[in-house]
Amino acid sequence: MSIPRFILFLCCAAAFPAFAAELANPSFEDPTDPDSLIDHRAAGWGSWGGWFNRETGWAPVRTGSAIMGYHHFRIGAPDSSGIYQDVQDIPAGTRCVFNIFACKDSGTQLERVEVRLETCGGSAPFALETYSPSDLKSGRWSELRVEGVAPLEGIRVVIAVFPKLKDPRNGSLKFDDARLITGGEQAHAAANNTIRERR
Ligand SMILES: [Ca+2]
Repeated sequence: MSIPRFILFLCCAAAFPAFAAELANPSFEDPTDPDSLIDHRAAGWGSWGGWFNRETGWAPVRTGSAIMGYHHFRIGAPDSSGIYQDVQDIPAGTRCVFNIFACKDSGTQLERVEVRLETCGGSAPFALETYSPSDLKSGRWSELRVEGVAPLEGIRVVIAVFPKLKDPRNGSLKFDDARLITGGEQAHAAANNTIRERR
């Protein structure tokens, strides 16, 4: 590493220190209620809408034995479903990278998937990436990713799925292995916050 690049690295390391903020239950292995046979929620994650459930009998699974499964074939109205998690101990100004892996059934033609960064408690996203079904592999895992700079202390990571607008709806999506990187060299390679549609 040349001296100017080394100095630049030190300056960046000082400006963007790494914080030990991690997601709870990132691989969805833990249920909210281990004693329940009907509770499909994942511990540490909030949700809205329907048919976005923790599943232990679906395949493929990327890590462990559980995933989050979006039952597109069960959706009866064009409303979104999603999961989210608040991470409190992230200072304002911290660069954040959130990613998760998704896998679709062959022929799943839903509207879109959004991965978002919001402020704690929920807000308009300060960073958003939109993925269409053609961005996702059938039967294999694709990485979905969003990055941005936290405007306030604490962030919310969000995965939102928007179904096909009209029947018939078919197929499903699987999600596994969420990850949040804050500060550090990987994260501060980011550009400014983006609200991006890939379509
Ligand atoms: Ca898992």
